[in-house]
Order: sequence, then C-alpha cells, then structure tokens
Amino acid sequence: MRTSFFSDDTICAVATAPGMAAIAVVRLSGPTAHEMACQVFYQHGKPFPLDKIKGYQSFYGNIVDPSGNHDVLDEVVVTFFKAPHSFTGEDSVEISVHGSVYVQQKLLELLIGQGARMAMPGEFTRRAFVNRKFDLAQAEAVADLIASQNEASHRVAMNQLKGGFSKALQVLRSKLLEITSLIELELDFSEEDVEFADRTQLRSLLDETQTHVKKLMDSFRLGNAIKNGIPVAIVGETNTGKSTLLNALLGEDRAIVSDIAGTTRDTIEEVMNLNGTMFRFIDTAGIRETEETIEKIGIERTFRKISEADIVLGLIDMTQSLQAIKESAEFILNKIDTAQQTLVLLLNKSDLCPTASAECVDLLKSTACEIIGQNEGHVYIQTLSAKTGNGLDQLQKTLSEIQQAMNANHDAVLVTNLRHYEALKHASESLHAVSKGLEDGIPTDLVAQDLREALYYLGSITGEITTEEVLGSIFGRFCIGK
Ligand SMILES: Nc1nc2c(ncn2[C@@H]2O[C@H](COP(=O)(O)OP(=O)(O)OP(=O)(O)O)[C@@H](O)[C@H]2O)c(=O)[nH]1
Ligand SMILES: [Mg+2]
Repeated sequence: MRTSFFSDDTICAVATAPGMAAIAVVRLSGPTAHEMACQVFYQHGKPFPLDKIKGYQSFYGNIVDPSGNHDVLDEVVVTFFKAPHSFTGEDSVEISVHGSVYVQQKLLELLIGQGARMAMPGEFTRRAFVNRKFDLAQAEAVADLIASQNEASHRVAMNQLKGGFSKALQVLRSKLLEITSLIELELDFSEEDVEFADRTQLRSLLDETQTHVKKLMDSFRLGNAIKNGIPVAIVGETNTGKSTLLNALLGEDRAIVSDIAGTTRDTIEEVMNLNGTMFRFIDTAGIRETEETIEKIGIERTFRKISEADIVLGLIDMTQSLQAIKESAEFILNKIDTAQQTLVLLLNKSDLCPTASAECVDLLKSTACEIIGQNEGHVYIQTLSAKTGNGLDQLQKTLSEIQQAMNANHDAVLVTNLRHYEALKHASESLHAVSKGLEDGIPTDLVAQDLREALYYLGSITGEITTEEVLGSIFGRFCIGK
C-alpha cells in the first residue's frame, strides 16, 4: 500500500553535491512549488508570471529577495516541470544557480520564507515512489545508480531502474497467483471433500516457481560482487608474501610487511578498480598452528574470508621443498568450493628460485587434478614475485579473465540488494512449506496461508506491501536532495 505521506506540502533542497562548484541545482517539489518559485524568480524586474509556466521549459532571470530591497542574489536558469510529468510526479522546479555555498544557502532561505520546507533524506525519490513513478526496487536502483563507479555496477543499476528486476518479480507473482487460485478453488469446495485442483499441475507450477526464486537468489553472489567489488581473498601460510602482494596490487604500502611469521593478525580489505571492474582484495592472517589467542581469532577469520570470496589467491612459498609445496597446495585446494569459487595458486618468491618454475607448476597441476578432478578449469597456477612485481601483469590478466567468465554466466537480472535477497529467501521458505504441506496432506487452508506469505514477501520487494518502518529505512539512506 502506498500512502500519500505528507506530500501536501512543498519541499526544497540542494540537489547537487555539497560545497563549491561551477553550478548548483536547487530543487523544489510540491503543490505550491510553482507559486513559490515565481515569488523569488524575477524577469525584467517583475515576478515571473505563473500563467507563462509550461512543463519542460527553462527561463533565464534573477533570484530576488521579494521582502527586502529587491537586491539580485544571482542570475539563474529556472526549469519548470508540471505534474504528473516530473521526477516526483508533482509540480516541480529546478533552479540552476552559480555554485556558491552562500547563494545556495540564501536561495533555500528565500524559498523557506515562501513556505517551503527542507526536504528530508530521499524525500524526492520517496514522493516519486508514492506517486507511482516507479516501484520500490526501482527507487533503490536510483541510489545504486548514483553510487555506481564502474561499468558493471552502472549496467546492473540501470537494468533495475528500467524495471528488469521488477518484471522478473511480476512473472513470479503471476505464477504464485495461479497457484493460489488453484488452491482457493479447492478451499471453496472443501466441505464436499473434493480435490479440485489438479495436484500434478500444482506441483509442477510450484517447482517452476521455486527454481525461478532460487535462480534470483543465486544471482545475489555476483550482484553483490559487482556492487561492492568482487571479493578476492589472499591466503596462505605465514610469510608467503600475502601482504607484499596486497601492496603490490594496490601500488601502495597498505599492509605491514615483515619477515616475522604472523605479522598480519586481522583481515585488511581494499577496493580497487582494475580495467573497469571493482575487486575487493582481502589480505588475511597467515595460516599456521598457534596457541596465541589473537592470532587464532585472525586465522578463524581467514577461513571465513576464504568461504565468502569469489576468487581465492592461494600463496605458496616456492623456496620450500617440493614436498612442502605439495602439502601447502593440498591444504588450500581442500578449503575451496570449486563449484562456486575460482582459485589462483601463486608460487611466490620466484626471484629466489628462477630455475624451479616449470617443475613446481607441473607439481601443482597434478596435485590440483588429484583433488578437484574435472573442475580444474576453476584453478589457475602461476609463478610470481610479489616483491619485484614479476608476474603481477599476468595475475591482473587472470583476474580480468575470471571476472569476464563470471559475467558471461548470468542473465541480465541480478539481485544486488540484501533486502531483496532476504525477501526472496523468505519467499522460497514459504514455497517450500507449501510443497511440504501438499505432500503431507496438511489442510488446504494452512497451505494457502503459506502461499499468501510467499506473495507477501515478493510484494515487499517492489513495495506493494510495505510498512512505514521499511520505507523510512530505505529512503533515510538517501542524501537530502535525492
Ligand atoms: N624475495 C622475495 N621475498 C618476498 C616476496 N614476497 C614477500 N617476500 C618477503 O617475505 C616476507 C614476508 O612477507 P609478508 O608479505 O609480510 O608475508 P605474509 O604472507 O603477509 O606474512 P604474514 O602476515 O605473517 O602471514 C617479507 O620479508 C617479504 O619481504 C617475494 O616475492 N620475493
Ligand atoms: Mg601479512
């Protein structure tokens, strides 16, 4: 349900980034937006005539304090939008001023003097949602679009904004409604104790819907990676050169490097743009047997980061014996789920043993084959000197290649938002309860209840069903002026 929450007043805010700039835009939206703007916007020494306003038109003139001595505050361009053809769906005005902080502030004061109110965070977008300019998932995409810093996250946000995700949800919803109508039919005739609904059709519809929901849930891993950077865990035993590698990738001394085993205790995360893709590199505590409490906690974190990562860079010190190299590789290979993750085994410190490369690489190839069999496509083996930078180019190429393979494996619709993912998870659980209920012969009215729950969760994504609390938390995260 969308309520027209306090949109009977007119709001204003600076829509551009705070601070000094060439120009700034002040936004005004609400039933009296046009009147208020015309009181402070003058052409030829007179307030701009209201009856001249048509939608999508811009005018040049002056901002004037009408209550004072009519001093000109700034020369501006004013664009008028007429309801419902505006971003918010209300009468709106955008005033482009010179980007002085003083001018921006003073203009806001003038508008407030005319009766406007300062907008709350996200209030313009919230009004657009209330006026059905878009659904909730699309409103959230506005925030993602503004935050996008690379091609991939921009593409995903644009797709969501254009309604790609919402359409996928509509398909799901209509499937669920079909199931509900089959079950409700049965409910209507329950006293006659007849099963009207075709149970086979019902089951196959349920399975189909569940598969669809799960597919969307699965896309969250990649969606999240695109939005927040693909998580790349740098792992290995102590002193293998993990922190040296992090620094080399970032091109700065971010992590402490030393020849003391166990230097890194906590994880260190840094996001970096590599050829247009965001990677989130995570340097971890080196893995070894230890009784030291803090180090132990650090190592537990390392294991958690390994399971959360899409890509694992497993560092192995290649100055060790072949037997030790094999054991290190086995240890890492056993920690990876190659169905979900890609592993890059890096034989580090190649500068110290320039002749051993081929032998070590062959050894790791056969070890990988033994442990993961046909999934070997998900394991890369390379030599590297994190210290001299030799092999770093090749590693960066490999990372781009892995990212391209990840991208090629998904549909256009990706779930990128935790709130959406959780709603899908609840919907999936409800659907599971429906299937189980049918199998166990649970009374149809209880099964129908689970179905309604599934519908409720899907509806909560697009905002068909929302509470004030949910809306407040979503729009509260926007900046003022959005
Ligand atoms: N020769 C050489 N030395 C390296 C290389 N990479 C790292 N080292 C050295 O190995 C030692 C350990 O490096 P770190 O980067 O601190 O190793 P780490 O894996 O982060 O170690 P922990 O944090 O203790 O787990 C340092 O003395 C580095 O200078 C390399 O490619 N070649
Ligand atoms: Mg370290």
